[in-house]
Amino acid sequence: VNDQANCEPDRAGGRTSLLERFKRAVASTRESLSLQLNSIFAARREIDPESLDSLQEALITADIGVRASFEVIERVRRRLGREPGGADQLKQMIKSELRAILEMAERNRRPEAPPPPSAKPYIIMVVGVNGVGKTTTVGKLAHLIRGEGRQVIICAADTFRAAAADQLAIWAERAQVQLIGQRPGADPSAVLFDAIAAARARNADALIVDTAGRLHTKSNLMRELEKMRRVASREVPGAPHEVLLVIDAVTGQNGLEQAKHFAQAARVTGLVLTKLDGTAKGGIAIAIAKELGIPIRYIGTGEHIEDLLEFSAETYVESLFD
Ligand SMILES: Nc1nc2c(ncn2[C@@H]2O[C@H](COP(=O)(O)OP(=O)(O)O)[C@@H](O)[C@H]2O)c(=O)[nH]1
Ligand SMILES: [Mg+2]
Repeated sequence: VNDQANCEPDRAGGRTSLLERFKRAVASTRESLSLQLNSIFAARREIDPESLDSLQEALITADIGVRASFEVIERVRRRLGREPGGADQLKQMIKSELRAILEMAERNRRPEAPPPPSAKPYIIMVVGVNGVGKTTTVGKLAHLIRGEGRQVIICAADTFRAAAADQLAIWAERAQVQLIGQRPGADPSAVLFDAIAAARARNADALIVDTAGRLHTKSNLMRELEKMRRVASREVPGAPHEVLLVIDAVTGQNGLEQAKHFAQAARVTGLVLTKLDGTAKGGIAIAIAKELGIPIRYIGTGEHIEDLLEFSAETYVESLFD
């Protein structure tokens, strides 16, 4: 995705930069962090061990996570011993340590070799528990990829809930892409098989698959996802090329625990962090990177079709502290 695609027209007729869009998404997190940082530094001129402890608390309040916050503060403590400085240096150090955590997860990303022509369509499965924003993300992602000039088809493989396909049909219309579905209760793998055939017939570049978040039992759900994987890989070499796990930022540390189980069972290659706009605990991306070690690929920043941004560690960290 190029930078242009990540910008949106603003009211003045210009384009809002990616940083501005990230900043808007984490506005309440940034405000709360900066209030806390200001009060820590207003109280003292020099950075002492006590101010570092308060700082760690501030990071935990933003949902950066206990482990990640501890690690960041310990590294900063050591660095300050070697290169003492004021509040500004400290802020820079924190930023670089936070980036380092995100970049560590980024290293687990699959190399993005251009798929051979035989690997068409590029298949993206979107998974996660109920209500996290899977269907919404499928619609936004279809719009994003289509905006790059590629042809997209979406697949309604959440056949468990009758309303799921209707909801996806609305998104297909908004994104102006074709939807392949079947009657409620159909075998999701059969729907996927149909969708792959349709994508082939139309020479589509990408196929995005919406899946169920809940079945009668969790082992049923995992077995079903596994079956879909098999169908995809049998039909298209290397597929599914991406399995995106959607995590709701508002659920914070609880959602993270859930995601851990999911990530292991569903062989997830990347994460989508939704509803960042709805929380003052927007530091959760750091906790997720630390705990799961899986790269964050996109963030959801609202309910509109444009509200999906490709994740950038640098821009994200900048937007938290700017
Ligand atoms: N504010 C906000 N709401 C979102 C975002 N993504 C999804 N939602 C909302 O979350 C709710 C559940 O979304 P849905 O896509 O149906 O979740 P699913 O059950 O995982 O498919 C809907 O009301 C969406 O509008 C986001 O990034 N920001
Ligand atoms: Mg859904």
